[in-house]
Order: sequence, then structure tokens, then C-alpha cells
Amino acid sequence: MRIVGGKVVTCCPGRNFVTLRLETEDGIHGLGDATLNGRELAVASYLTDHVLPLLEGRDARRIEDIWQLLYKGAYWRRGPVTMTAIAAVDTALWDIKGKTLGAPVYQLLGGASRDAVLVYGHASGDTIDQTVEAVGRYVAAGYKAVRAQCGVPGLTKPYGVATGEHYEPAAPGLPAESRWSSERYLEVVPPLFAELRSAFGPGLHLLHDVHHRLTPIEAARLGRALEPHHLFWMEDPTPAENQASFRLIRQHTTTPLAVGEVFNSIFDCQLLIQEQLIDYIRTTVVHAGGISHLRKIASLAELHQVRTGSHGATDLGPVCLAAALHFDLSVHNFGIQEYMPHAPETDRVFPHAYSFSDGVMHPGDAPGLGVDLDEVEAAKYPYQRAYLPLARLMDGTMHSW
Ligand code: KDG
Ligand code: MG
Repeated sequence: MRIVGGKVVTCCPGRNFVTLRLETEDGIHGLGDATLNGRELAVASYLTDHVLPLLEGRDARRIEDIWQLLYKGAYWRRGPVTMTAIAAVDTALWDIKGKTLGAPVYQLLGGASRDAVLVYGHASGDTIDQTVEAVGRYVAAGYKAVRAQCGVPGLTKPYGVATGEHYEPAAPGLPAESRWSSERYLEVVPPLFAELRSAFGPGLHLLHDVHHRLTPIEAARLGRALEPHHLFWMEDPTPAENQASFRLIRQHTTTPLAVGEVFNSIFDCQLLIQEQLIDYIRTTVVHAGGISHLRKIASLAELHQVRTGSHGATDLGPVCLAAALHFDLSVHNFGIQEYMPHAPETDRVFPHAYSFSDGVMHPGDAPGLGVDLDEVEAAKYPYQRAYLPLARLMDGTMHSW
């Protein structure tokens, strides 16, 4: 079954998405998400200019071989742009294989390991009281796990606090700048989770994203302060380029740790997993080389009792969400899936079989991934340049956003 063509569709139905569509000689097509927030056109060009010419005429059934061709054959290995492009091809090929065999992708990955996929939603507020109310709305909507982010007095636009109903950090135009103080932040988070635990009792899973802002010793202090409120996880407590820095955090706290949404290969998390420095690995399909590579990460993690907790913010397109759900349903050491519903116009561009109900999701049983791309609808929403914000310390020093 030869690949006879492909194209990259870039659109902005509420936010930017880049989607790869591969065509085979027998008329079956497959989709892959290729969205890299704030750097979308780099991946679109990588695919159009450098990858599609290599795929023409190749056998679409040889998913692993094509993966290795694109990885080893580029000579320049890894990196978010390369790995997002490879992920898009890999995902599209799994979609094609599922459609060809008339089976949902999770059946090809070994079948369901569970009934459905536990997801967590995003609640936030400017104050602790508002955040408690927001978490209450998620509980009322059926969520069994909720991430809570709260405003910090004296800081404008801290990470994760929504201005509307849903949090969307990328904004049209050039990047907005915000100021950051770890000292002020560290005063707010422990009382927030004390309030949440007393309001909702022990049954609700509570999560928090530090978003790479703390030093290892500050993160250790926060983890320890949060221990009485038994979080499901504390995410990205410090930047993880230096994986060994997690040893210090781990020595000082039993709060579970989740890391990896910015990772793009198994080598980014090898030490974190092998030394059991984390509890959840957050790599996801679109940024970590597709379903094929994510399964290898999950297999390494399984050996060390690390579970998966894939990234699932709105900048991961519906094709990635579907692929993540097939992966989550099938992999043995699944932990949780992040879920932020997309805008209604996004859902119109990407009709899909996946569904949410009572705190869990299911990818559906349509052949392949169960997502389509309505190109007529997509054409109504042309790409708009948008960036993630920047963060500086109170004295103006550039910090991690
Ligand atoms: O594009 C960046 C977002 O996906 C990221 O900031 C969201 O940290 C995030 C999360 O945990 O969803
Ligand atoms: Mg995060």
C-alpha cells in the first residue's frame, strides 16, 4: 500500500493547529497532529519541504521502518521540530493501518487495558476562594481529578489562571511579558491545597503545575509543604534539562512528581525514569515522536513503576488527543490524561469519535483514530501568528515561563 501524496493543513479555529494528511494508493488517508505551539510554521515547513518528498512511493504499512528512516535518516536527531514532524507521520500511519484493518488503533496496540481513561480538568481563580469555587464546578461536571492554579497577590497573569472559562496561554501578536516571584508564589500554594482538601475531602484527585518556575531546593520545600494535602502530582517543579537535579527534590519530599511535556525523546527522561526520580511521565504523542516512540517510553517507565500522564492542553490538536486516548486505553502503566476541551469551532473542523463522560474519556471504536479533518471548515480559519508569553523576575531578569 503505497503513499501517493500528502499535505499539511494549517488553520486557526480558536487557536492554531497544524495537521498532516497522508494519502495512499487505495484511497485511504491518515491524519497526524503536527502542532508546536508558537513555532507552528517551522514544523509545517519541515514536513512539506523535507519529509513529504521522502514518503512518496513508500509502503504505508511499514510504520517502524518509516519512523527510523525519518529519525536516523535526518542525521540531525531529536529536537521538538523534528520529533513533532516525525510524530505527525507516525500518527497518520497508525490511522491508516487502523482504517485498513477496520479496527480502532487501541486494538492494534494490544487492546484495552481498562474500561476508560481517567482525565483531569483545569480549574483556576484569581484568589483561593475563587479557585475552590472553580474546582467545585469541575466536580459538579463529573471530574474525578482536577488541576488547581491560583492567582498570586502582586503578580499579574501567573501561569495557569484563566481569563475566560478555559485557559489558553498563546495570544495573537508578539509575546506578552509577565513578572514572577517564587517567594510570593510559595506563600499561596500550600494554603490553596489546604482549603481544597478540606472543601472536597480525601476522594478528589488534586494536581498542580509549577510550570518550571522553581529551583530544586524551592521545589523540595513546596513538595514537603504539600504532603499533608496528598496531591496526585506536582508537575514540572523545576526545569528538567538537567535530569539529575530531580535527585535533590526526590530526597526531600514524598509528593508525587510529574515531568515531561516539553520532552521529545526517551533520552530526555532516561535518568528520571531509571532512577525513579519521577512518578508520572508526561510526554505525549505529538511532541515525542508519535505513538511508536511513546510506547517505548511507556515500556521503559513500566520497568520502574513510573506511570504515564500525557500532556493534553488545548494546543495539542484533536488528532493528538485521539491518539493519546488510544495509547492511554491500551498501555498497562497508564496513570491519567490531561484534558482541556477544545473550542466549538475546533470541534467543527475536527469531527471526532472520542467522548467524555463522568470524569473519564474513551477514544471510540471507529476504525483508525476516529478523527477527521473538514478542510472546507478549516479554510474559514487561516493561521494567525501567536506566541506563548514570557516571564521575568521582579528585577527584570528573564525566567522560565
Ligand atoms: O504550549 C504550552 C502549554 O501546552 C503548556 O503551558 C500547558 O503546562 C501546560 C499543561 O500542563 O497543560
Ligand atoms: Mg504543564
